[in-house]
Amino acid sequence: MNITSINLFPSFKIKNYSVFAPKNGILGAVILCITACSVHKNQVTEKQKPNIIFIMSDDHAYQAISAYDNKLMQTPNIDRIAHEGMIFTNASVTNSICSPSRAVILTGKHSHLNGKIDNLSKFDTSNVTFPQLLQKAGYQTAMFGKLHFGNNPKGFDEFMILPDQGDYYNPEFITKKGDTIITGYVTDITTDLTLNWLEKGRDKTKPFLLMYLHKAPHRPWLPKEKYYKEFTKKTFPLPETLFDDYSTRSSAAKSAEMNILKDMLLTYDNKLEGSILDSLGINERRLNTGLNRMTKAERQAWDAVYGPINEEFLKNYPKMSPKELTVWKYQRYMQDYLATIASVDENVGRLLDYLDDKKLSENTVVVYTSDQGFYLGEHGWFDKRFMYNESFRTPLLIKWPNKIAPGTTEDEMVQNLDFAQTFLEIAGVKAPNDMQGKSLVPLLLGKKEKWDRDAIYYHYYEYPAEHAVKRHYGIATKKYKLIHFYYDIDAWELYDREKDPNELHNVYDDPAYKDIAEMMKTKLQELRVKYKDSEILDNYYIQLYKKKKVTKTADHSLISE
Ligand code: SGN
Ligand code: CA
Repeated sequence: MNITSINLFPSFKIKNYSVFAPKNGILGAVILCITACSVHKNQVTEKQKPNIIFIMSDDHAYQAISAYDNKLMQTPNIDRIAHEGMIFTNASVTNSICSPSRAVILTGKHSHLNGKIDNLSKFDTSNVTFPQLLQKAGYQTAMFGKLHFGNNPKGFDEFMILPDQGDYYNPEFITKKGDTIITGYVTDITTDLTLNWLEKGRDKTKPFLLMYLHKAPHRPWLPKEKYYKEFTKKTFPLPETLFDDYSTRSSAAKSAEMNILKDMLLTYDNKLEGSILDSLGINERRLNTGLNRMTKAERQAWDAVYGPINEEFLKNYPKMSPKELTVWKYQRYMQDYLATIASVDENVGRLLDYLDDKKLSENTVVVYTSDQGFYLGEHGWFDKRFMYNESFRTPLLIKWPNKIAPGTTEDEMVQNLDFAQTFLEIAGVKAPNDMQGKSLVPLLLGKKEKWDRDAIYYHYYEYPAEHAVKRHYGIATKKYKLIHFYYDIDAWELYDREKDPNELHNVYDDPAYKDIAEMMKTKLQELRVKYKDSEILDNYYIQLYKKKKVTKTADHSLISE
């Protein structure tokens, strides 16, 4: 890629917010006037259609949002959305992996119909997406941050997106005017771009759709100095299932390569470095993709904190038991993962404050979610992909002043599949008939009687691939979950979600659950028909995948042709 560093916003200084802090009198007066006029204009448009801000982070587990669970960290700003609006305790994804989740969100269609079944293929831009429809209906549209589609988004007046997974430090951005490197930390920069567009980029006479999409807390979890200094001092409670031996489940759980002890890399993930690693027999890939983007000063600050932690570890490593090593890796994982979320939370606060200050909050729907959940040591794992709770569920918080009653908890089963129709209904735009979700508006307005969903469908495809999670599809009701693993395995699992919330006991072969297993199988087949999925499509995608010649490279990433 040909990178040029271009000046996108000549008057906008990312670091010191010159645009918000006019120093000289005349300039200040002009800016104040512009601001006052635009506030006035906003008040006019606010009466018309609501603005929509869709905040999504990447791999943010609900276990790491204090509105859900405060045992790991505090996220006061994200929690504000729940306090002022609604928290969903049973929100899930249809396919727990990044770009497929994004494709489902934009199209309102399951992966098997929008075609983006895995992270490896490009998104088919002939799909109709809800931002295109909102744009046609007069919305200003913008996207900042991580998309991960392999191509640029359609239906956006403005976008600045990260190439592929993006980087934490001094990241590149793809823009309409070319590619550029922006100095700083990705979470702060994504917010700066967002605030700058809100302040200076949009047409203030129109309602807007803003997609504000964080890279964090995606692997390899490189926090900002302020937060790694704080979080590397912390110790976190161990999850109940950290030492799960997968004994009652099919071989899919055991053969997955996302175990903290066996598959989390001491180097890349836990940030160990130096020649001493060779002498200790640690031959894992070295952390370079992230650290080599740091400035000299950033790198020195990093080494000053991580150096002593690593020295201490390397002294103890030779005598550590597997259990001790698991716990050490878990703690280091949590320190870095959660520290990247602290930056997200701080920046969500900046955005919410901006909306309040500019009197935009009242007519703006703010959604906070993640592209999927994540394992924070549960079942001994990191990563996602499985239909088990921690990666199947995703955080979902929505505020919409004067519409959603503040502090509401909603336990209905909703999915990322529902966003497109929800946003279209909020904007008063008719959704295309082939969208497959359900608008959440009745739930947001407290009209639960209008909600009749009793089961949801899930389908994961990316296998064989990194983390080795087998292909599977399944159905969940509030009480049970049935999963079918296929491809090079044919295994069924059934969980009693009420009696076994940790999903440790597969009761598929338990005679006491025979009728329930049959009932769930019938329902699963009905959902496959309803959503137009089938064995023919499963085989079609397997053949397509084989043609892609997916291979693992030496540096652990995947290449497809
Ligand atoms: C990268 C990560 C994986 C992760 C995938 C998908 N490996 O390949 O751990 O599962 O992304 O994540 S890394 O070595 O490159 O960090 S997703 O959120 O984009 O689906
Ligand atoms: Ca993700």
